Amino acid sequence: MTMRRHKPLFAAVFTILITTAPVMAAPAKPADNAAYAALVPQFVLVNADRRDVLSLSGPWHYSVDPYKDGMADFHGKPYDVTKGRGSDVNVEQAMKNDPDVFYEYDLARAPVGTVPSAWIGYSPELRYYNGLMWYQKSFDAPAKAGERQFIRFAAADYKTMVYLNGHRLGEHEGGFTPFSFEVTGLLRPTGNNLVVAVDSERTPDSVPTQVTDWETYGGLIRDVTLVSTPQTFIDDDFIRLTTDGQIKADVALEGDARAGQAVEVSVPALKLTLKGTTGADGRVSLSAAAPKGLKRWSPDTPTLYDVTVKAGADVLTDRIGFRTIEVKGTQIILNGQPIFLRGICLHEEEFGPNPSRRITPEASRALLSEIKHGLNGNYVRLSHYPHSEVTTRMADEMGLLVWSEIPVYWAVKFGNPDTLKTAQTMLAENILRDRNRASVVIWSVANETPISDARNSFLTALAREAKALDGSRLVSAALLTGTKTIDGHIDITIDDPLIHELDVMAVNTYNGWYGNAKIADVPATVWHSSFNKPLILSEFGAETLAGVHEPERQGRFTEEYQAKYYVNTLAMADKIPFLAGLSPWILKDFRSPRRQNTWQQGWNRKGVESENGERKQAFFVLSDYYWKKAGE
Ligand code: GCB
Repeated sequence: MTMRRHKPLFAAVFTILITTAPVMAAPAKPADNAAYAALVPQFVLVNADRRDVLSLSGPWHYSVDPYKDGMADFHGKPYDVTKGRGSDVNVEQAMKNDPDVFYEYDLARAPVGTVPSAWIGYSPELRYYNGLMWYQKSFDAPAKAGERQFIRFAAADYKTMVYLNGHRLGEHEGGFTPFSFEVTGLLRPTGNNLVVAVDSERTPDSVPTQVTDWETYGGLIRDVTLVSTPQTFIDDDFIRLTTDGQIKADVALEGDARAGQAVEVSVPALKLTLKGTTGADGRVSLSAAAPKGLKRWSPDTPTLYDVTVKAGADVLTDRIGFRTIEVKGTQIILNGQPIFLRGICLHEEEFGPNPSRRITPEASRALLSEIKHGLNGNYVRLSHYPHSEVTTRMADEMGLLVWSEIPVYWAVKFGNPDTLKTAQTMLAENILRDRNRASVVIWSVANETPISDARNSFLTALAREAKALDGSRLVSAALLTGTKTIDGHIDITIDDPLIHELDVMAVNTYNGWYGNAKIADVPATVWHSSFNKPLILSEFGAETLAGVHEPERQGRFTEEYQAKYYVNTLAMADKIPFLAGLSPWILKDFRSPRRQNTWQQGWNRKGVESENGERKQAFFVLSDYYWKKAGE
């Protein structure tokens, strides 16, 4: 982001007044947090999806610009904002007024598509368009005296430049996390001209790079809103139950009156009120012993409490679950009890033959219901990038534990400090958006990255950042391991040096699909670990096209092969003493341009359901397995 400033992450310590529990000392400020300050967005606008906003979603004009003409002239000289497509010109009027004037674009009269949605859904010609797209929307914004206003993008994939009424607001890199620009004083009561350039093209230095195993869904893929706040407002809060039985709340205010402000955090159903006063930095940390009557959030009892945060003229309300998550030896511990994670991976793609990454509450519920109720699951790996806040809120409500990941996927430029900065910023934006979601229990910093010194230090920096921003959750990464054959059995040793930095080991394993190992040999696999930590099999899977059957031969791409693969891999899983969870690859078939054989036709077919939600045989194998596991 271009608009960033130094911002310490945690509050100073202040006096706490509580109505139902004894006064407790607030936590000390972690010494190394200043190191992460530059990564935190200028405005967090926590809980913005629940503020009273003006929605800017709906119809927008869109206009392709494959040669990026709108950015620079024909000799490559960048336009200043008065000339490029971000300028505030009424093209039709200007050309009528002066016959000598002409423009090579007219955004306000370009075709119309619906936001949020990837542009892939707008027209058949855009199916494989990967490049720069200009968006334009006119809107009215009646003045709100004394308020501040922000345009918030819940996500735009991949790089975004924003212009309002001819002012360049800034830019943002990264396709899956929210960002905002302050527009106080720039709005007109009627006829605002919002122009957004979204470039879906990635470079070798991007996160992720150009090559992934999923569709690049370019565009304004999540909501756009105009958020209004009082002059001084609650920008950030972090409210949680800690393992020592405290409810803690860190609150950060933005605005001229942020110092010395009274702050109140209350949970009426628990008769709990935390009170304090912000310090010179606008921050306060509050805590109190959790009331006896607290019902802890869990997948079986996903209790959410209404929580209100008040500071000056600002009031935020949220729905928050309270639970603890830890690791003890090789076990994952939820609310003090060991839990086995019965999960599956999920891409952000709605059911249907032509998905365009439109994650409405209904679309999200349909996907998560298949995991929770269809598969008897309690856990979902949201791979390979931060999914919509609609999904993490839905997981809170429905009771599914969540693994959240940033797209440090395969071979990013581990040696490039700018690439690291991009990844670190994404991680910060993801954590600050979701650290009040009880469902989220694991921050993952990478997937299947090749071990090297550069990679180890890159991922170490990310793992430490996750801990510094949120010490209440577990940190992991999906890793690869080598496979040997010893005395006729498959032998796997987990020894990735990154694991020293992780709470949970996670391994993607595809024996029986990729590699030379035979599917029949998978159950006898012997796993060794050099670490006393829990393991999640973060991926395993095999492809089949729903409806393809070969009961006798059971060849690849048949439902029988995939079902047999699941039976054998689950038999292997049963023998891993330090196993704490599973997230096979994947709930449903998803678009992947690299998959082009007869059965695939542009889809990765490792779903246990088709793209339309038809359950394959393997679905029932997994569902039965989880049913038994749930009863253990
Ligand atoms: C993996 C990747 C995942 C792929 C999957 C596959 O290991 O993490 O993104 O889609 O394998 O199908 O090969």
